[in-house]
Amino acid sequence: MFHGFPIVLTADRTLTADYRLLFDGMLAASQTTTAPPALFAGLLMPRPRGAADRASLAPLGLRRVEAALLADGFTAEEVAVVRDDQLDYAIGPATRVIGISSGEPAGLGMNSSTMTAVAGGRIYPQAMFRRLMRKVRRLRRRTSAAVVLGGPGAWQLAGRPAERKALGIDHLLTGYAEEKVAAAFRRLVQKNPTPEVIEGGWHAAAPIPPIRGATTMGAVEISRGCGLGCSYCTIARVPMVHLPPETVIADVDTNLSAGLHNVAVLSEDFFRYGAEGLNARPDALISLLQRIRQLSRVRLIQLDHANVSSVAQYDDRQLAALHDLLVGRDLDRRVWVNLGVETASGDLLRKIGGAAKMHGRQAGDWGAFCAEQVRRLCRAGFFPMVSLMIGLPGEGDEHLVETLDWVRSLSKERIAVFPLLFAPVDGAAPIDRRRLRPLHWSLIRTCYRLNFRWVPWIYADNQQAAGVPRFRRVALQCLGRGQILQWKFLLAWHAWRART
Ligand code: B12
Ligand code: SF4
Repeated sequence: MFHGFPIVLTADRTLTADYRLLFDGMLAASQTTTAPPALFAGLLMPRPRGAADRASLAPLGLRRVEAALLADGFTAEEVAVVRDDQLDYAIGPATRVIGISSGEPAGLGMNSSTMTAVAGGRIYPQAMFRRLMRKVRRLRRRTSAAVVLGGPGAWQLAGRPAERKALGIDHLLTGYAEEKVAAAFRRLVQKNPTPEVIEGGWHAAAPIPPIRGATTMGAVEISRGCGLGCSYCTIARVPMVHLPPETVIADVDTNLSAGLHNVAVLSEDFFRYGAEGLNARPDALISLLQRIRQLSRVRLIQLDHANVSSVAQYDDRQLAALHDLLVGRDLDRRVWVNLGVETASGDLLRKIGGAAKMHGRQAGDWGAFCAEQVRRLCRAGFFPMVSLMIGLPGEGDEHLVETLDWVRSLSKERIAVFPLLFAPVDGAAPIDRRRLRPLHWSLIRTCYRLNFRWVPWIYADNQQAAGVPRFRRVALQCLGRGQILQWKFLLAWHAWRART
């Protein structure tokens, strides 16, 4: 009889689904429980096929933890990465450590609080995480295993021991894990005393171990950290390190061997790959993408975040070359990229601690500079998804008007703009929805007019480029249309409430 794996690594369904695209993951993680998971989970978070006892796909973070444990001497028989629906089998009397990854255990992320402010309910990542923890609490009665929470959202519970206890979490490892996870897990396996909260880390000079199994959405890191120091960001002080092309290619290869075709190259600033300090090196990025593109079976290469000031260091020809490498044969396809503009007011950005983003530009030029980079990206075949923050400390009507005018000036471009409710990184609550003024709602509605028009379009474009079957594309477009109607109504209602 099987007695369980000694070390079980898992995550909730928002992180382990069979997403074809990064967009799918973002869509699922942005839902609130007002879209009942019982109805929507199957469509938004399909279960992957594959072996019954181990996850065929897992979040990149968990794969790195697995790789770090294996590199330290644990064996593949001892360490199992599993989905929530495989836990009944995986956890048994032999289990010593249950490691769980979450990016949103307390629902404090800016996107989450914005979604719940508009749509109500609880954000899926938090709701699914709680559901997972209920299951873990039930199953751990079979064993004396320690439960360890890690992942990019672990910090949210660092100052909340009572909440941790209620959730059944014994230990927390915050931040990157490579440096400390193996030693901590070994102590727990041997039942030696281990601190409740462990501050993680990794030596920037130490190599990051290549993954040993496939990742959800074909995610691979190309750079880690950022280090620009924005006061409102969780990785502001983690210096940016670029992974060597060999590690990136090895990780992409692992995913391709598992049957994936689409790749997501992750970085906080795509255009800074290979940079020395803040000076971009277009040759390094282009050469990396050429190497990935040469691998057979690669279809769409997706990216996520980029810094406006790094975009500015590429000329138009280089931007177009990158676009072509990302899309491959389908040259008409657009590639979305998330650009953190935050506010069109350089003065306000400086005041809230985001001056580093401006790379020494005059605060008064920030809005015009960002608009120019957005237009250049559009011309090169990208689809900028701009993020803004509202409810910032020190924000006045004049700042909101400046940003509103900025969005309006871009209304002819194919872009999306996402205003997020500012949330401080010390875990304090974000601005309350009831404190949003009519001008805030006016800005939100102006942005969403663009989003309602272009987001379904870029999603369909991405899905076609990624080879998503037609029935799935149609089903998701129908769902999207329904949510647009719901959001139009909700936004109008909130705006009316703020005026009265
Ligand atoms: C790809 C991505 C996604 C994907 C997949 C997420 C994932 N965790 O794999 C999708 C689209 C689903 C997603 C969703 C969300 N995301 Co996201 N996402 C990213 C992104 C761009 C890359 C994640 C990644 O793979 N990093 C590389 C890996 C190696 O790092 P890592 O995941 O942090 O893992 C390391 C450590 O955390 C730790 N670790 C991880 N798991 C475990 C488990 C154990 C037991 C231990 C001990 C350690 C450990 O070890 C790993 C190696 O060092 C990051 C930004 C970034 N550059 O990291 C944002 C980021 C993680 N996302 C963020 C947010 C806010 C969200 C959402 C809340 C947004 C939303 N509501 O829509 C959801 C939350 C989903 C969830 N259930 O957790 C924030 C998290 C910050 C926070 N919460 O405070 C980040 C940091 C972006 C940012 N700068 O704000 N995201
Ligand atoms: S540029 Fe972006 S990722 Fe870097 S510190 Fe600022 S907000 Fe964080």
